[in-house]
Amino acid sequence: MDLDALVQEALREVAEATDDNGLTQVRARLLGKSGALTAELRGLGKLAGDERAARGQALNQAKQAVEAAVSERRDALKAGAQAAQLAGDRLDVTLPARGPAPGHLHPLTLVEREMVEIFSGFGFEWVDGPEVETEHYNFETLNIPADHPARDMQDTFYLADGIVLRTHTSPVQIRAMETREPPLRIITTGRVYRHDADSTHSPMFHQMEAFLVDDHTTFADLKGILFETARQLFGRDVELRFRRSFFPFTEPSGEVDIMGERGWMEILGCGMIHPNVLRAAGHDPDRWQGFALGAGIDRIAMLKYGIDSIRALFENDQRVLDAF
Ligand code: 2NM
Repeated sequence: MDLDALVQEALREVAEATDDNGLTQVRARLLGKSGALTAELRGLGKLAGDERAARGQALNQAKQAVEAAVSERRDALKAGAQAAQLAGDRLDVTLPARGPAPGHLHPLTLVEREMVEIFSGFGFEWVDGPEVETEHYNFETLNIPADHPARDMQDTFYLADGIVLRTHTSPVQIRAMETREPPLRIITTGRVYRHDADSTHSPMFHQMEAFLVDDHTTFADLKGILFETARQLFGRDVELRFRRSFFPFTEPSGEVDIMGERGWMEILGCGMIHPNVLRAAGHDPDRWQGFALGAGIDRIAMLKYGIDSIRALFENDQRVLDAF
């Protein structure tokens, strides 16, 4: 057989191989168990001494040439594949790092803090008080008589005889009014509870209330504070409407509406503190007058952030909260 031609053919195939598989096939055809060179090497034993030495040397050189070519080509293919992968996987290390996803305050906390901030600008001090109240502080001191519908089991959660979950934050105001001497400027915020549940009512919601007691306090003082509060909350251009209303603890009473996407929306209630309330707190209504106002924090948060269901505020769905 023509050894040179066999080797030349094998080297050409090695050079043309594009992957490991191709190389293995070329090698097997020559050097495998039934390869052409393997067969020649096996046949050496049948040759006579001189001829065997010369043929053996030639066969070994051929074998080494093919092995070396295969190994070299294999290394080259491997290096090529690695280079291609590196080129494809190239990282731009100059890109800015992905920052941490910082947390943020709940919309109710944002509105609560904003309210407290606005009123601290008017000189009001924030106070806190119990959520479990006596009927005395929740109703009697606020001029809400025993036969008033607000006392009905339908509206109020009774925990025991004479003990309720507060239905408004006003009892906190009364506790502050009782223990301090005017002039007073107090704001409170917190959870309140009413037997009520639909898309705009939750059995637990949040209120803010503020009151001022001083001498020579008038309805004009109240209006100034109300309108300034609404403008700070919703912007200087907000359209406001003042409406007559009724509460047992204020006289006269009013409500403030703002023009929203769906027309006029009530944002707060207010009035001049009823003489009976001042008297029950130990202050002479002939000497001291005051105004008070209250607003639903949930309602304002819904208005400000365009939330349709009050439940979205309490479900703590991260996807919803992240929208604020
Ligand atoms: C409102 C509306 C009107 C109010 C009254 C008092 C208190 F305790 F000083 F008498 N605090 N808050 C009040 C008055 C609350 O909420 C709609």
